[in-house]
Amino acid sequence: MSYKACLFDLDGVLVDTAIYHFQAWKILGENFNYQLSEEQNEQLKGVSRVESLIRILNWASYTATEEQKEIWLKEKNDNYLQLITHMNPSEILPGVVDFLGQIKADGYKIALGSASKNAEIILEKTHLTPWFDVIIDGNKVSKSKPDPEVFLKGAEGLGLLPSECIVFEDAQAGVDAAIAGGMKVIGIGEASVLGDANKVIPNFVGIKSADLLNF
Ligand code: B16
Ligand code: MG
Repeated sequence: MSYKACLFDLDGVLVDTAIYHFQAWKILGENFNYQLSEEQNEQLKGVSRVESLIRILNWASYTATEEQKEIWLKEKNDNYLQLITHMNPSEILPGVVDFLGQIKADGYKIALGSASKNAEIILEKTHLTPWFDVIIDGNKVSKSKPDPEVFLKGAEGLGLLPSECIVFEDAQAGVDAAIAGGMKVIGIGEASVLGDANKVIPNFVGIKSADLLNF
């Protein structure tokens, strides 16, 4: 199968913002005396902000009013924005820019498919914006991963069929979303976490545009 486009998740694929999300949620957890573990944070990757809060409150067995949840969602995002203030191109993950350059030169279209409502800020800070033909983020979808909406909108924006797109994802929810959308998916990370992906690679180091023909 030859593909016409690559759809990239943002957090954990192009940049490592997972660490900032983790810190921001840990700070928020102090409000209800809850300490989030790294294993739990893994389960929040690719999950929307509101769904993440619901999961954390469940783990903490804490019942919050809707008003309180709204306050905490804002507080978490304020914490997060504070933590990413100094993000810059040095935080792009290894091999990413080289791979983007190769696929662009070979004529592949490039789209973003991120659950984050802060995606455009992060792309600007890291100077990644110009690479993208289409950007679909958490502001443009109504259903979060594992629903395929974010990737289907990406394919649609590019004028392509799902079968012509290949997705790069670091989270189980995102792998499931790509599969549900009828797309091939390459996991970025560990096979023990991303076993349902068509192939798992640790990162983009040494990955060539020509490798897309073998995925
Ligand atoms: P925000 P991705 C996801 O981005 C993150 O993995 C997830 O941890 C986060 O909760 C979600 O974005 C929402 O982010 O609070 O910035 O809207 O991996 O889909 O690029
Ligand atoms: Mg991600």
